[in-house]
Amino acid sequence: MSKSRIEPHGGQICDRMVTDERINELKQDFVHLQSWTLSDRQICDLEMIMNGGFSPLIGFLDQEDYDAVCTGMRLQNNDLWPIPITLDVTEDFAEKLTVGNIMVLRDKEGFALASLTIGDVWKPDREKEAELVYGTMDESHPGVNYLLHESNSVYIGGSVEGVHTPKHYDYQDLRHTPTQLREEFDRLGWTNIVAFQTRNPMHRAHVELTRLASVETNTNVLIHPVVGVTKPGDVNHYTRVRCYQKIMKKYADNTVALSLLPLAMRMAGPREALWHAIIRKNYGCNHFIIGRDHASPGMDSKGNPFYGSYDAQNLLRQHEEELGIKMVPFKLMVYVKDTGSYTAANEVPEGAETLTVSGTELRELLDKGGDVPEWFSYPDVVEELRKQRPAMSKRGFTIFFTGLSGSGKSTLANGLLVKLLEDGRRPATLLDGDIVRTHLSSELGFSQEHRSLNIRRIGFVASEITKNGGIAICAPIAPYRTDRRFNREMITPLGGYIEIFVNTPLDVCERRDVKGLYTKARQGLIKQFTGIDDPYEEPENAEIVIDSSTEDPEVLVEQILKKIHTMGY
Ligand code: PPS
Repeated sequence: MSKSRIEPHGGQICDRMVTDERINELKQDFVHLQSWTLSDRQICDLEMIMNGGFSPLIGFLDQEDYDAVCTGMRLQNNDLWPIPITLDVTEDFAEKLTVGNIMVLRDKEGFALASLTIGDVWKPDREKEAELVYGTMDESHPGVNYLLHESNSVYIGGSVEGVHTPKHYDYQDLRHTPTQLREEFDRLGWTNIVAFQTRNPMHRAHVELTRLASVETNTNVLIHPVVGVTKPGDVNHYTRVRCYQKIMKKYADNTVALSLLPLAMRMAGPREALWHAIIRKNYGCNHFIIGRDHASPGMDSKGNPFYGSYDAQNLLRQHEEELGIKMVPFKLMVYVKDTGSYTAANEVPEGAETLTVSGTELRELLDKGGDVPEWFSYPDVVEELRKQRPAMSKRGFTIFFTGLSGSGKSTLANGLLVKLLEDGRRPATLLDGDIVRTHLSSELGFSQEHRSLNIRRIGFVASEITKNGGIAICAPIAPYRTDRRFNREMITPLGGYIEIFVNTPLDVCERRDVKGLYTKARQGLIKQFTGIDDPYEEPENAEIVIDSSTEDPEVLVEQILKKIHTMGY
């Protein structure tokens, strides 16, 4: 390995893959050991631990390192490390564990990926973690939402021994471990490398800014997109990688490389920026481009940004000397109409007309099937984006009714189904609450856990229908916000998602009492009945809100159809 190359964080790459001999030894024990099935995020974290991308970590943090990282962004040995890498498990599972024992980490197919020597088992204060790491408890932050609603309540710390890297069947020749990428840089004869982090498709402005960064710092460019877990709603990585492959052809030969990073992002803004820089250092890059709002999750629930636009740059600047990686502040590039070229926004001649297209404007153009200007992007990149985001008139979508029992969901859903079938442009399927409970969820009751499972199953089926260009109409009670949000985030990138809150007052639903269930619930014959002795969390961001006590169903169905039409579907 080249001596002049930047050292990994902590001094060496902590590759955790073990020898074949050790693998055979471990595998003999695996059948008797406790096994944990990893979530998508945990698989990404494990891969980054095993391949050395998270050097100097050798496993999941124990409690003392976790506390030190949360409060001071450092491990106990004083190495900078801003994001807690933890293995969260359920309480039931944790009860079966003994510190000092080995457990197995498996993927969803049951394939053993690694062993973990249990060093610590503890119950973290996840609200405090949210406050310390993300600087907020606002649940519209995807990292906070994950922490408070998706993660499990017990953490396990311990060192990892890698048995198999997670299997990727896609883009294998674009995936590298830090060691492989360093070797590739040696082969290319590159010493100074500037990394560009992205979770979005790239357009002309990105090419211009990376070219500029490379010229200004006398470096070669590594396009290093995240293909693990990104922000919910992002363009899927298959589409993005096809775009990046097209983009690579826009650079001069032997100036740029592309490698895919299996990272699970947290959208933690400044802390995340520092983390990204450390990871790039491990991959052999000595420069890192940071723009405004790096790894920012957008606006909070009150419409204010979670982090200041330059917080990420400022935090990295404070630590770049210690890390030895140079920050290249990303300049906002704008297109100057008169010169027909891109320029950094702060260098535009006075009075010159400039043009930009925001992410939202681009999505709107694609939604309408409109032309994307060539000064903004390349036709072959736009073609890829159109495949993934066809005009709305051609896209599948989900209509998700939610509301109390007796609120009128089924009546409206049936009415809508008939109208959409009459129209005939797309196949349409109704996933009504009662029907789903007969077929898909027949074994489930009405505890929060079972309702959640039920709603997410409906979401899964709806996502498949939507992805394949159909219309899924769902009509369960869906009383919990987190499940509705889960479905929205799963389905939105695949097509459209329209939530309809049937806000019929409880007393009207109770008076209707079509199935006699309210009477039984009041008499205590049915327990956990929504609205009586079980919660219904009202939607806050439904696309449509209706009250079936004020109008005839026919009129309401017409209103819904009109709204769907004006939304562009
Ligand atoms: S949930 O919460 O979304 O999983 O519920 P869902 O699958 O829509 O099922 C609701 C229907 O089941 C009947 N039912 C109950 N509802 C609420 N709470 C309790 N405890 C309960 N027990 C039975 C009820 O008929 C619901 O149908 P709708 O069509 O909503 O009236």
